[in-house]
Amino acid sequence: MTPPDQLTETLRQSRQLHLLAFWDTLSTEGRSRLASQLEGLDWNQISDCRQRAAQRREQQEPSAPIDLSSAHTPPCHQLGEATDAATAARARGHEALAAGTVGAILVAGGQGTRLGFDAPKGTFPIGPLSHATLFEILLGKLAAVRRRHGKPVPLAIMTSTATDAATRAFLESNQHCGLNADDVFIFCQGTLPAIADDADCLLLDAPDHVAVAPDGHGGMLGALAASGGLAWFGERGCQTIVSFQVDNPLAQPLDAEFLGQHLLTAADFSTQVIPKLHPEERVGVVVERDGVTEVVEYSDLPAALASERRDDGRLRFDAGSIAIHAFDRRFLERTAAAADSLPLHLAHKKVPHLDATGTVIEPTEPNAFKFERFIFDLMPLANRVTLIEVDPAESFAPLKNPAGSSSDSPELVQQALSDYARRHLAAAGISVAPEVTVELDAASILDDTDLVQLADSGKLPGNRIDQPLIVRAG
Ligand code: UD2
Repeated sequence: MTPPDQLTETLRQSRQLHLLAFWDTLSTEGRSRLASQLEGLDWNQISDCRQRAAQRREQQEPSAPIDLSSAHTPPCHQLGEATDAATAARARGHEALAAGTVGAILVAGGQGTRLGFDAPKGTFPIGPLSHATLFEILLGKLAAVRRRHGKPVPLAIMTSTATDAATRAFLESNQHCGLNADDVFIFCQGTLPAIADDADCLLLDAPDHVAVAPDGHGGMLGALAASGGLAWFGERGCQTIVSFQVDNPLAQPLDAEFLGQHLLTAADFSTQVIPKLHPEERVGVVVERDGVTEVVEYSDLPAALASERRDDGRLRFDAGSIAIHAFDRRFLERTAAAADSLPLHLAHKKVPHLDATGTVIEPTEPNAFKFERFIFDLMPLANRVTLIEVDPAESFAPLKNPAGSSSDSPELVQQALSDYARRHLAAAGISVAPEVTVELDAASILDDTDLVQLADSGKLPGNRIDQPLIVRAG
């Protein structure tokens, strides 16, 4: 059997015929696997990737850093202030939750390479006492909202080819972590092929398989629309859709004031930011440049600009993005068609591949470019962007690195979760003995209202906790 004519022609035109180098050695199954992968590739997108790779190869990009000379940090609403505006925003957010018009997208397609964890990151046990997984904690928060407001928050979970099957199996066997199966929509993001750094070539990582990688969380919108997820949100009556990342168990994407500010300012796109204190913090920054609001990723911000400070001592660009966004659903519908034209970001990586003899090469140095799109690149398309500054101690404890690391490690995340619990228990009049670890059960404790009820119930003798305790309401 020869390769399909049309496929051979496509490969010839794009000068990628080497991808059929092992065709004659393949079984029937292998041939059909390779042909269907190649036929499924989007050659228009690949052409954009090849062009970007060529520019990088020719050293055009490093010499042209982003021009931020006219840029500044846009104004932010501060979350949690005792003002009438904040009270009004909270009321509006509660109203939306009670009306069931809020949906959520959990971005969970990353491979957790930095964490050194083979399974989907969402299945990592992180509860300081319960060892609840990231999925249980994050989905538990949605269950708590349903319990409080009587309406579910429909949730779409984005997986990737690397995490899809294991994520589905985990959610099935854990009863969707307390959510109704009907309220959960799982969709898989796409991939983009890696391109060699020294030649205009896609790579094979097996005789019958092209090396590909997830297309970044910016693949979310295209994949959501193509899978029917965007229409699903519409059918469910969701007007506002929040998105958040699987690696942050302190994420508060359904905070009522955040939702209310988003709605009251009639924003297309709202985002939570934290004050970036140190230039080396690995968060993108929100900037306004010539009237357009956008996120500049930390890896794209030149070191000199990252460390520039204003007269008041704050960093010039200090609106650190923690990747918790709220979108107007109509904005996502309007921009879905443009999802494939969001900018491509390049990463120079080690990509295992076959050499001409079919031997697997495991590179010790980066040898290829991988391509990703970022969801925050939708921001410049928004008519109105609202920034809400949150306290990192309340909203941001990302798990990125393995045990023992000096930042974003499991130990530090668990400490942040316990500190969060201790602070909120104290606010409700419940004290915790020094050095004692406490944890709030995400599914039963939504906010301080639940803790005040617990304090009033007399279930905790003297409203004092002396032993490690998972605090549950009800
Ligand atoms: C991300 C943000 C950074 C900051 C930081 C906060 C980007 C590009 N950068 O940096 O500005 O907000 O988070 O923690 O977003 N993911 C997918 N599919 C992919 C790639 C990633 O679902 O193809 C998910 C991944 O599962 C994770 C999230 O996106 O939940 C962030 O990915 P990351 O850990 O690679 O991003 P990071 O820490 O460099």
